[in-house]
Amino acid sequence: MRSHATLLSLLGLACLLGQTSSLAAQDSLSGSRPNIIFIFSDDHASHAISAYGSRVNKTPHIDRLASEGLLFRNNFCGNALCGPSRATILTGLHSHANGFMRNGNRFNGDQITFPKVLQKVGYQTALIGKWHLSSDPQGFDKWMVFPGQGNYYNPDFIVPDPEGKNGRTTKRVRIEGHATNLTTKLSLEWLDQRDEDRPFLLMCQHKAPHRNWQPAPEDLGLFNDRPIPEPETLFDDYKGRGPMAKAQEMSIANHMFLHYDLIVPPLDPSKLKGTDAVWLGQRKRMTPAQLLGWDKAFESENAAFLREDPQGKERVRWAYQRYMKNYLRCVNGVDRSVGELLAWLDERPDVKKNTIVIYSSDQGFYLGDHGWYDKRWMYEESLRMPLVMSWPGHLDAGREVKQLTQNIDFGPTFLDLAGAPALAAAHGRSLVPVMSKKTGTEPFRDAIYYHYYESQAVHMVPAMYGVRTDRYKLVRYYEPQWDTWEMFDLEEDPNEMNNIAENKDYAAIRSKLEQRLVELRQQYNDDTGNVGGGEFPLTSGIARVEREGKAYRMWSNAPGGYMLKLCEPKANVTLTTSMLSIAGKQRQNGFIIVSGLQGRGAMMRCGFEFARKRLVIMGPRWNKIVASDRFEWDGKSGIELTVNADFDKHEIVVVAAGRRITAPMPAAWTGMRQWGYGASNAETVFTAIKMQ
Ligand code: SGN
Ligand code: CA
Repeated sequence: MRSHATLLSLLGLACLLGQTSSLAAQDSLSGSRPNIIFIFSDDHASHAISAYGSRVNKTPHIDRLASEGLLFRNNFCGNALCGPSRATILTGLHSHANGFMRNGNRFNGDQITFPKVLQKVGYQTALIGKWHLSSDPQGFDKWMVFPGQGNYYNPDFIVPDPEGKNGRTTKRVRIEGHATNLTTKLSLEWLDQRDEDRPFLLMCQHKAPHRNWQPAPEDLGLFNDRPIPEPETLFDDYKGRGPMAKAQEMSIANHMFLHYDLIVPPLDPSKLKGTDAVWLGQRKRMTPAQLLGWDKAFESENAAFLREDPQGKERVRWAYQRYMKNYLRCVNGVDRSVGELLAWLDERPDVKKNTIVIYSSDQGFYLGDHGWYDKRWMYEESLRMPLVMSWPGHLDAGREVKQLTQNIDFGPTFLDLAGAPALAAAHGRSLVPVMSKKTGTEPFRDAIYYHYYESQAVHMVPAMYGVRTDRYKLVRYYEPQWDTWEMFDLEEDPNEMNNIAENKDYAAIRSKLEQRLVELRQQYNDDTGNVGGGEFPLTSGIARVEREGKAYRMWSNAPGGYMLKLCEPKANVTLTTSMLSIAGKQRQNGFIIVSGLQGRGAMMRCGFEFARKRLVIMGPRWNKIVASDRFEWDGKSGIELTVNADFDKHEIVVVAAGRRITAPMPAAWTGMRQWGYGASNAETVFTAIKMQ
């Protein structure tokens, strides 16, 4: 065992981390240095776990964890999306503070994370499976992760490759099998070869049950004998809420791909396009035997569907069954993984008595609730994260934890258990007090904070922040095009069907919640989400805008963030701005955007990428570069940018630093209808655009 010597050598680290958890001395759980097996899945909603009262499936192994340990009834994420939840777990910080606000960001792996600290205090650390944070994992003795979302069948893993050629430090290996089974198997293999004299952290992170729900061969036959009960809100008409819920693109009725999501075989595969064609690529990964088993499992059901061709509500019901059965089959594989890891411990009582096992998932999911799949919203189904943990002898068996807990608490908890220095800046707190047999029922926190950023992206869920207490929830959709509040009384209206934000009877409660929301934003130092002011009524992917005299400082957290105005049609305009360079922000970029309003997302983005010293025109497809030119830039001075958009000639001309590039505009654009600023994952200062 490592001891004080190691801890002393951590002096440098300790300065960064602050003092050891103040709870360390108070509870025998603190500093007990257990092994930690963290089993984590992707998109597994608590209402698909029988211990949480699922109406749709059984999860005997997760249930066993709950009956031998603690089930957290009110555990929530702070941003219901994969990458953000993972970054929060690692750092104990809400998204704005760890910098990973939306999928597509790149995690700054140099920041302090709980695995790094555990490693420093003598833990062996391993990460197997889904990662989805773009940068390479740090703080793990062993890691094997899926690239991006990963594949279900015969997935590739990225692994370190110290001898890589051409400066490469990683390589990909493809392993035959199903992602869930492989993640379990590789985890068990690592456990078997670990150093038995040191405590360990294993993060066993499944891809399942993420879209597009491809169960393992052994789970394909499940649920064939019975329909899955429908949720009460499958045919929600969104009447009781603001306009946002109606505008989403995540409904079972309208936004599922027949082949990709519902895996109905195409009549002519060569005609498949876009997302549906991805399914063909996934099939190509399968071995002939896997493919045969797969097709056989769905054969008769597919034939019946094609024959009967259900329409309207019947079609939605059919899609719900198909989606849910595959989702729940994937869940079954994850539950089996929990069982296999528990069985490994059962066979090793000496290890088991020093091991805490935790099950969780990155956010919740809509299981047809409100007519949806996917997550993102602050409504209960996606806000809730399952959290179940057991450590026989140390934690109560079968106790429900009712306090409001959050993913910001995970890292602080693990470090507290390990007796390691706490993450000084963490927003979360160790859960040890609520886990403890002695203090378990004491108050923990009165409200949780939420902030979702990935607006106008896949599924079209607007940015929002909000607060949830044990009974109420207040949400602000802050982008100027929505600028709406929702409030729910979860006791009276558990399905969140009636927005009471404007209901006078609740005015006093609302004002208290608003106050609490302001306080939480201050407490966590979240100044993102201030994009209003009304000057640019359409924003997307913008985290913050500030007026600096006549200039705008804009923080974009998306590849393609923008703030736009509508205008009367103009046939020929010249727009000029200066983009000021910001010291230390070499990755800065900035664009003038013009659009003739031909459907969502069609815009021309004209501007400058400082890092590449490159002038570009992109569009009308949002990230398609149609013209570019390089030029010298001293790395300091601002760049003056002039864009001429001629809607008669359907041509756009961009001039900067003596360079000139041109590109065509869509023929359907007869005049400029929208204009404004854009940037991609950058902080940029622009002078006010002059228009002629
Ligand atoms: C993919 C999915 C989306 C999902 C996001 C985020 N489409 O884009 O449905 O919302 O991931 O999921 S898919 O066609 O690739 O399956 S997350 O869990 O990674 O945040
Ligand atoms: Ca997820």
